[in-house]
Amino acid sequence: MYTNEYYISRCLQIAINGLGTTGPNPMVGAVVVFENKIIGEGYTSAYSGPHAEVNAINAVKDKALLEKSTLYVTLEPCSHHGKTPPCSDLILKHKIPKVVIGCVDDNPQVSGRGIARLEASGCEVIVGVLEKACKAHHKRFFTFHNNRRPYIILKWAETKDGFIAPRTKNEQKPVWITNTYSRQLVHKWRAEEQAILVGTNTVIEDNPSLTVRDWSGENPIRVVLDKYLKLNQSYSILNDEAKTIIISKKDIEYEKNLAQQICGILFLENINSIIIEGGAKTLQAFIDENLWDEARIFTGEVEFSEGIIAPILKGKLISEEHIFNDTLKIYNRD
Ligand code: AOF
Ligand code: ZN
Repeated sequence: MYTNEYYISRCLQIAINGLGTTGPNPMVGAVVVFENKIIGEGYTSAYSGPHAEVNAINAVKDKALLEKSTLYVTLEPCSHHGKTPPCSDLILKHKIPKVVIGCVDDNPQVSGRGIARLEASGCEVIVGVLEKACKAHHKRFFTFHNNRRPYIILKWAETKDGFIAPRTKNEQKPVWITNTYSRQLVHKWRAEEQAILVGTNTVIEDNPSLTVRDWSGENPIRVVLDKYLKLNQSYSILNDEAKTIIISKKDIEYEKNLAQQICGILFLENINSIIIEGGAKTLQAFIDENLWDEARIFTGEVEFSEGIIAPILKGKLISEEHIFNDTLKIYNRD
């Protein structure tokens, strides 16, 4: 006999397949179980596509079994008509008698209504199985709805002696601190988040395109802080490979609560997660205003002796790994 926890674990395991494609939707996982056997499973399709429950139910070959099955799902089934019809209605239509849920959906359009709808029709509902793990899995979605801002990942690379960039640069080519493997990993990360943000100086110095060239996947929305609207079409960031949002002094007051005001704009753009890639001043603004969730910091082998000092951050070290000669440390905000 398998436990509820066992099947919710399986839901979490398949849910991760939606990473990078579902945003701003959460990446949910669902499995249908009949007599201790998984007879269907599914995860949230790319944004505006079917939800996890729909895919799991569709995967069940013998639909007659649904009347005697349990549906397991990481997040409360929805109750509203969004891009897709309500999952709770589909569950009731197929007369699934029992639903086991990881955590409640904090989207104000749902927040308990999916559960209430199921219960009102006589479906047995169990809520809160592996709740902590499910909430952690849906961190982007929960941060967005509860804090009214995206889940914020800070990323930078610093030299062995603590510099994020050289003081001055003569050539129009980037100075690499990390190796190609680390850089490839960053492209993977970009494909996992909905947006990426940098300051104007980073654009002017490095002329990055901020796309996922080295990894398959969607390019994130590019957000640039361009206070004085200095950028023009000659910069790669304004090419048509991805959407770009420019934030200038017409949009926000640059002098105070910069990060907070940016978060306000990102919330209105429905951006549930963002990776902030520099420069030092931009990163420090988010750190100083305590508006970050995770920091991914590379330390390379090179030394600059002088240059722009890397941001200072206090957080809880979650992991440390070596990518050949680079070190990658991941921190969470305490
Ligand atoms: C579910 N299962 O797999 C997901 C859910 O516009 P829609 O119709 O796609 O609805 C989006 C909302 O539905 C989203 O904000 C969240 O509350 C919920 N996501 N719900 O039952 C799923 N991804
Ligand atoms: Zn749904």
